[in-house]
Amino acid sequence: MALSASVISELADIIDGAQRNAADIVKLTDAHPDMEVADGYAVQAELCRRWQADGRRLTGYKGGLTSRAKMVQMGLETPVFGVLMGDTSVPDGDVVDMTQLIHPKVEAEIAFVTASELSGDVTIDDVLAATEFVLPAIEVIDSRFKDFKFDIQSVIADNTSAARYVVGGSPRRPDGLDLRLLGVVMERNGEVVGTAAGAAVMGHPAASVVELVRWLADAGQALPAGSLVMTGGVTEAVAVHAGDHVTARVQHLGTVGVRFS
Ligand code: OOG
Ligand code: MG
Repeated sequence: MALSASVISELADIIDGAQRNAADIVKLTDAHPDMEVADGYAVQAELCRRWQADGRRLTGYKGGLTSRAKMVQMGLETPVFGVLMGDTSVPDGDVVDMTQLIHPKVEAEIAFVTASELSGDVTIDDVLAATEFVLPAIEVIDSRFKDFKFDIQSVIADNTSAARYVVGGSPRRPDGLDLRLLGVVMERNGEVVGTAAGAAVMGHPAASVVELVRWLADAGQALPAGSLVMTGGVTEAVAVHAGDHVTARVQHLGTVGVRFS
């Protein structure tokens, strides 16, 4: 790490303010060019600690930049990890208030809910054995950085652009499903805006969970039973505006939707 605890705390203040006020900011490395990836995760951890101290509940984790399409779109090559807070969950079919967000985009994702704890060096088979069910998800991302432009350190500090998440459809046990082959179709206002298969995420969506568990292990943590894991957008993220509705259809897992007002 390159930054002191007091600078980490200052950067957490800046991100928190931008999130609360839905006001964009410049990327953190502009003022701190020596900032490292570990500093980004330290800012994120400080934010998560504060949110939990405020009574907000950690419901799970997310992987980001896990598909080629997302990496190319954002010009970054490294997967990133962030936290999911319960109060950012939106019920399937419900409405997101655009005034609370800066410049939201949506992503179609395959989500996991775990039945048992996962820790350390796990395999895809370990993840599947520990999975209660898989289900379709939409992540609403909203970078706090101007024009949705950032570097890896800044986006990690910004909790990997997490803003809202929607899960729904028909949750299923992964037994008997080849998650690599699940077709995914994302629609905005009835028009297809993205298509992919599960394998778009690291060759297998469970590989994103494997990487997440490794990341947690590096921080001396495990993935608790009952966690929700968003494995990352399978296609490019798509911008949304007030009045839009978005649907993600995942083969065998049903449909999840959200509207914007
Ligand atoms: C970073 C978060 C990416 C995903 O699913 O790839 C992400 C960003 O693109 O703003 O959540
Ligand atoms: Mg995402």
